[in-house]
Amino acid sequence: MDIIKNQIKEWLSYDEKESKRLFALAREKRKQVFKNNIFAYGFVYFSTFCRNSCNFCYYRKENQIDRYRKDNAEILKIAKELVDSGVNLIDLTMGEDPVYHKEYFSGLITLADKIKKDLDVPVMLSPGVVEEGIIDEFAKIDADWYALYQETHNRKLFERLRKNQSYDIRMQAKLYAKTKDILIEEGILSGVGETDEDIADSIIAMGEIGAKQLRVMSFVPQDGSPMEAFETPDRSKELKIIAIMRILYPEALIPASLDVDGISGLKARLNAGANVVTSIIPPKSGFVGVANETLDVDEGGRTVEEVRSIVNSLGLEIADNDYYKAFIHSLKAKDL
Ligand code: SAM
Ligand code: MD0
Ligand code: SF4
Repeated sequence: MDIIKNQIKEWLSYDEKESKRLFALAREKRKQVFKNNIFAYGFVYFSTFCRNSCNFCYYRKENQIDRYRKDNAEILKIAKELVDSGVNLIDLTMGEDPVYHKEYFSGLITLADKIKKDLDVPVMLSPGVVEEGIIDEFAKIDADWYALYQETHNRKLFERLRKNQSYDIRMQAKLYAKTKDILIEEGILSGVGETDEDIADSIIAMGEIGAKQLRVMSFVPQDGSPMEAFETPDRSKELKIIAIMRILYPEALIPASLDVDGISGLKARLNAGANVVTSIIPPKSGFVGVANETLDVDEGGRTVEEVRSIVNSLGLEIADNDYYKAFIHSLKAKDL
């Protein structure tokens, strides 16, 4: 393990010229597994209420902001719009909304079931930490993914970032989902006080826990949050982490999130080896992002159409739904 860890640390220290070689290798690895296919995920942030106080997040409960909770009819309408425009998956995300967490999880489960059946599209659920009984319900409707990011695998740093939350309960929830045959997504933040050693530990841990989608996002400072004065990190780190994950885990799904730098940040992330474009949001829908609430949303920059033109300009294509479904089905049966 030490050999891999030292190798990761060396890659993380690469300068611009060396990084270019790293990115080229990552693209080569992606091509061997996925040919020219890139996946597109529609993002539906259906409730911005939250019971938690993560120091990095705009939606932490103390922040005095306008919040919304959309009803199922409206969410379904947006999901259909996204599917019609060509996304391969619908990601249903919320803050840890107390209404859902205390009494209304059935609403989310009914919704996810309906989206899968009526729209014939895989779903990812991103509701935060939930109890095992709820994860059993996710399994019953055959939910495809449960996304829950640790943000870091350094426990001390976790405690600073996810204040008053348990590292172990969060980790255990996703491991339990995996035993129920639900694919899991794990993720880290770049620029929140972690060292290269921490990043190397995280990259190794993400593989070890059996996550099949692996994410890194650069931290974006949020008004009114305790970390508002933190600087957003240089993007070269995020890009190197994407490339390293691709090289070590060629079959992994690795997002290029539009939520960090909008559509203008897509090309660099795809060139570093990412193969999933996430956070696609219909314009004028009234739905928002997470790290960058409104960036490019109403200007229409976060649509499949915009994404497709960039993907195509790199000689890549947005995959068709059958290819995506077959690929995630095959992922369940193997280790990365
Ligand atoms: N509430 C659920 C949870 O925490 O798991 C799901 C939604 S949460 C907003 C999704 C992810 O957004 C977090 O796990 C974190 O990685 C990312 N995120 C939140 N605030 C961010 C910020 N300011 N910059 C970058 N990423 C951020
Ligand atoms: C994204 N804003 O893909 C979304 C979000 C939650 N599963 C995903 C962080 O960037
Ligand atoms: Fe809530 Fe998720 Fe934001 Fe934490 S990251 S404050 S749990 S929405």
